[in-house]
Amino acid sequence: MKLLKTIKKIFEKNDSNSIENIEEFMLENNFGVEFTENFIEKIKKERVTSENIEETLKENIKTILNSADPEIHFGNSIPSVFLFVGTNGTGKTTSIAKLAHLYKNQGKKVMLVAGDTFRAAAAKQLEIWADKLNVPIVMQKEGSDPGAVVFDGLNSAVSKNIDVLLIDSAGRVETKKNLLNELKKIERIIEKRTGRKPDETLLVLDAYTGQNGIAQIEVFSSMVDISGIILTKIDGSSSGGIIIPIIQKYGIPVKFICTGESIEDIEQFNTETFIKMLTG
Ligand SMILES: Nc1nc2c(ncn2[C@@H]2O[C@H](COP(=O)(O)OP(=O)(O)O)[C@@H](O)[C@H]2O)c(=O)[nH]1
Ligand SMILES: [Mg+2]
Repeated sequence: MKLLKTIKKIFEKNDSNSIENIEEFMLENNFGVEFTENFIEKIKKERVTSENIEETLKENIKTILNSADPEIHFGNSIPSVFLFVGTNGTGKTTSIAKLAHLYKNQGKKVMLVAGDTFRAAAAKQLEIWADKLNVPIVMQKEGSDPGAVVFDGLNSAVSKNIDVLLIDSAGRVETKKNLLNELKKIERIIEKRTGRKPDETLLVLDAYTGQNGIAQIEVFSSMVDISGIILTKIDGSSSGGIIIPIIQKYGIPVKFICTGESIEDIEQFNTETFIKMLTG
């Protein structure tokens, strides 16, 4: 990503447009208005030099990142239930497969629930992953009630002593009202069966979408209590700058980042590692 190096380079040019160019670059890379304006003020007022600009920026970013707790919450009784929400195409199903792989390798018993019953292809895709990873999956036919699938999944998980139950959900934000009712019902069923809300409700966001990701936080927060974010596709050309306004504005921790399409491309969020990624 090399974002911080680029900012330093722009600063070193030291022409009449440098500060404006830094501002533009930071906004383009989704650092968010609040963070960008504060930093620009700092450059103008304090003795920021080409020697310390990168360090100053890093420190400012660290303060924001450290203000949210990225710890993953497992339940105090099994199964721990993780509900995945997010717009179609952001990487929900893939992230579930990645986490199933990760937790299975840690010796946990994992089960998947195909809660996106709207499209047959969605359940099929999850089923393919379940087969590949050799983990059980609970699914029903296309068009069935997602609440019923989740109910089945919970019962099956309890009877099989599953440690972690990963629940996929539909992402058709176009029919917001239906999705809202669906997610609320899923939450209710989980609470009834386990005595608690989902241990994690993870919103999956695609880093490529930039500011649209922020809009998705607004939409999904109005439906469910988001406990954390999985930021996908921060490989290739996309920058991870979007993490800053997510944490600064919404106080929602980023819990995992995904850096590619293969099963191992997921890691738990860590401030130091992330700063290194931004530095390049
Ligand atoms: N490059 C890249 N592609 C990803 C990542 N995560 C998911 N994808 C791809 O994004 C597409 C949509 O993913 P999918 O899991 O089906 O999204 P869903 O509709 O939210 O369930 C697929 O082609 C995935 O392989 C990632 O971290 N990096
Ligand atoms: Mg999916």
